[in-house]
This record gives sequence, structure tokens and C-alpha cells, in this order.
Amino acid sequence: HRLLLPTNALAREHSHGEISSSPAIGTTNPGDPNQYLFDPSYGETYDRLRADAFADWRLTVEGSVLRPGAFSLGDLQRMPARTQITRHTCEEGWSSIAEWTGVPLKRVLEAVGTKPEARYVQLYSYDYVASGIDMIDALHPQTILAYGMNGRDLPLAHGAPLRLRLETQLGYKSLKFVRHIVVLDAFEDDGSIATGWAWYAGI
Ligand SMILES: Nc1nc2c(c(=O)[nH]1)N[C@H]1C(S)=C(S)[C@@H](COP(=O)(O)O)O[C@H]1N2
Ligand SMILES: [Mo]
Repeated sequence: HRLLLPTNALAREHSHGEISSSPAIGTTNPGDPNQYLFDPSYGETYDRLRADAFADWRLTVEGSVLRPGAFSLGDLQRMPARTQITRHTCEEGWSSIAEWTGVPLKRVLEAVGTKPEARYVQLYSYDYVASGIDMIDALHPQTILAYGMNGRDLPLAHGAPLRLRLETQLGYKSLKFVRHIVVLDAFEDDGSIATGWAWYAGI
């Protein structure tokens, strides 16, 4: 992919009329202990934060950065936003089109100041999943941390209050319920390889 495509090749964007219904799959509530990806370390915290409409929720960003930070939803919503209507393609074979609004990950990385040696970005959620991407995809203009879907707040089942939209890769890399971001200088498996998935799922 890196050899064949320009690094900032855009995923196709669609019109409002093409928006389809989006199934919610994988974890649909990280606070539910019966979900198979339930993480006992963060499930209860998620429940508590959600009960208060995520007022105390913070996205923490650390690692190979000059100014580690903690961002409220309001902080992220005050940053320059991007809205895009894109197709989500799940590795299971279905796809759906939705409108996503959020802050480009690039803006958040600029706010914390990534060090020159930084090469990967690893995102962690409130369930037992993470998603790692390289700097090319992290800085891609359509890679956003979305807090809105189809003109509304991001629904619980689709990753409230914040999810990654990674339009250059298959659905499982678009982490829902994003909690924490670590900027890395060296490659680290995000769990994909250990569990038999491809780390890079470019489309
Ligand atoms: N935290 C978290 N993110 C996740 C998942 C999950 O189970 N937990 N499932 C992934 C998969 S396989 C897909 S296809 C999409 C589904 O997104 P949707 O539920 O909004 O349709 O979320 C991805 N992100
Ligand atoms: Mo998926």
C-alpha cells in the first residue's frame, strides 16, 4: 500500500442521500460485564462516566510527546472539526455509510507535540481492545476522533463519547470508546497479531 498509493490518498466521501443504517457490532456497551470484550479494569469507570453524560470523561495522551495532556469532550469539540460521509467496511463482509464529525487526530497530536522520533500511535478503549497505527495513517486528513454521527452525539453502541474513524483501514481498527492514547517510537503489537488478526488492514 505504501509503495502503490500516495500516502494521503483520500477514501471516497459520499452524499447525504447515501447514508445507510449502521449495525453496531463488537462491544456495544463497555460497562456491561456480559460483553465478551469486557475489561474489569475500566468497565465500571465507563458506567460511572456515562451516567454523568461524560462530564468527567477525559482523553489522556502521553508517550513520546512534549506536553502530555488530558482533554475533555468540550476541549476536543473546540478544536477545528471535520465532517465526512464515509463507508465503514467490516472484515466480516458488511459495510455501511455514515456521517462522522470529530477532530482530526493530527490536531490532537499537534496539541501534545509529538517528538521527532515518534512513529506509531496506539489507542486504548474502555473494553479489552486497542488499535495501533503508524504516523502516516495518524496524520491522514480523514483520520478523526469522532464525537458525532449522522448529526447527533455519537451513540453508545457506536463508541460514545469518542471513537476513531480510520477510513484507510478495515472496520476493526476504528476503535470505539477511546480512553487513552500513547505515542510510540517503536512498533508494539496492539493485540491484533497476538490474537491472529492483521495489524495493518489497509483497504
Ligand atoms: N472498543 C471497540 N472498538 C471496536 C470494536 C469493539 O468491539 N470494541 N469492534 C470493531 C469492529 S470489528 C467494527 S466492524 C467496528 C464496528 O463499529 P460500529 O459498531 O459502530 O458499527 O468497530 C470496531 N471497533
Ligand atoms: Mo468488524
